[in-house]
Amino acid sequence: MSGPNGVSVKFTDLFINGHFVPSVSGKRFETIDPRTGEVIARISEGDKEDIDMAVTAARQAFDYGPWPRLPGSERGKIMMKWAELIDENAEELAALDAMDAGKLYHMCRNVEVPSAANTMRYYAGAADKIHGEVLKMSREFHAYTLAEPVGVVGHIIPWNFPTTMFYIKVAPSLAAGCTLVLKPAEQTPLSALFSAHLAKLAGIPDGVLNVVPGFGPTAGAALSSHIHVDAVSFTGSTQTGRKIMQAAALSNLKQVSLELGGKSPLIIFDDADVDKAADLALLGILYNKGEVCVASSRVFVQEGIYDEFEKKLVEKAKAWVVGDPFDPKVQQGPQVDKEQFEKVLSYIEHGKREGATLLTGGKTVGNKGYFIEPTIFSNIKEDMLIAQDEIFGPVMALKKFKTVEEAIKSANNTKYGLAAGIVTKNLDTANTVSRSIRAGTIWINCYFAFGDDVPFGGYKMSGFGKDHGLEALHKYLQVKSVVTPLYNSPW
Ligand code: TXE
Repeated sequence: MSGPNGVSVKFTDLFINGHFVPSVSGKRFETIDPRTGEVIARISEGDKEDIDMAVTAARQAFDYGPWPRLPGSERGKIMMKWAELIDENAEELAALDAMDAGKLYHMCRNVEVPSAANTMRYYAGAADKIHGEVLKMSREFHAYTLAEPVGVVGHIIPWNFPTTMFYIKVAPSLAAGCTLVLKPAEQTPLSALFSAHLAKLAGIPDGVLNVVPGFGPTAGAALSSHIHVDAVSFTGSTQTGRKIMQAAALSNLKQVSLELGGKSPLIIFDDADVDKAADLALLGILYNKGEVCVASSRVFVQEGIYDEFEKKLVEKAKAWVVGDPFDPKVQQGPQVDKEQFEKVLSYIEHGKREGATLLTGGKTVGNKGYFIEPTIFSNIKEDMLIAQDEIFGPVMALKKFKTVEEAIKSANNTKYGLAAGIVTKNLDTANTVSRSIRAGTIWINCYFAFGDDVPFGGYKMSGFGKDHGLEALHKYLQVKSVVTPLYNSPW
């Protein structure tokens, strides 16, 4: 099947127990190109029965198969091979995400896909460094701990970073020795299915990795409530996160980790370089068309530079290029689908009705597809919906502040706590603010700086549990304590 731009879609079926298979129901759903609203491909629609088959395969592979029993170095070797295959197939993976999600092709090709390969390498290298501790306990007893894989993991991922999300979830769980079932978002199943094909080529044994596209209330709910799934790792909305936790509680109390929404503040102080700060603020909200959980959707600027900053920001936003994400000159593609497009537009209307000042943007671009202008509101009141809700689009709420204390208070005035940015040359200010904001990541004089070894996850209603780093590896391990008498054992 050949999609727009000549990108071919090779895999449209579910990947269960090492094979591509149609769904039990035979149903298919359409995945749409957000540039045009046209159908790219028809994908097998997984439901409860398919999830059940995939979980059974993963359970068998965990309980009886080689994967959890292999020496870590052997798992690592296969994962390294997979990383090579990601690099070799970078153009195809990037094109699938650009077409399916409206992401910038060149960012996928040059940044996100190579980073996914490196994520795989990072955890491949960690696979043979998993160990417990020897504990002193007492004179009579000797104790040690084992770090064992948690079992069958269910991964439920969103559509904004299909390849990145796939690998930050899959790689640490595989390194730990787990087996898994992954449900990609219904908007973006293509790169996940292609990655399943790469897993097979790399030598991941059958049953260890299963990919079941489908919808949330059916396939997703079946996975999070499955009695034979030991842990579920989710990235998505706070609303769905609640449902997943509830499903876990009501089924088998499976372990849950949630990476949810955000309304991240970027605080710019008077001593900042105004031009650079305006670039950073714009990138913070417009990267990936604002469909980023850590988007700097609230920007607080100190009064001394506010007017100059606002002027520069608006000039730069007006020059921002919106269009076809395959065009290298374009900086922003379409929103992922009609639903998100309409959601963003309705927040823009809300902002106008609430009395915020629309400095620039607010309209759609072109007459097909889901393109929205970079949009900036000022004169924000903190209780406005556009200052509180995660819009997940190219919409910034801009506000002036006077003192450090006021900035901290405003930054923390949200139910979310995923990330925050600070721009200042003053070390005292940077230290004070970074310790006072309740969020899982603080960027000082930078934004979107992620690393494989840097744990990432939320505070407050942005969730709990980390992706990235060894913290993510430990999420897929459980600790067993082994105790034995040292002397005069009766046995
Ligand atoms: O998210 P959902 P949606 C936020 C963002 C966005 C909003 C809605 O604000 O506008 O969420 O997006 C699966 N049981 N984020 O509706 O529903 C679903 O199929 C199990 C922030 O797309 O959370 C998909 O695979 N699974 C976020 C995944 O959950 C269910 C990224 C995410 O979809 C389910 C995406 C259910 N009952 C959206 N219902 C971030 N943190 O980056 C849905 N799903």
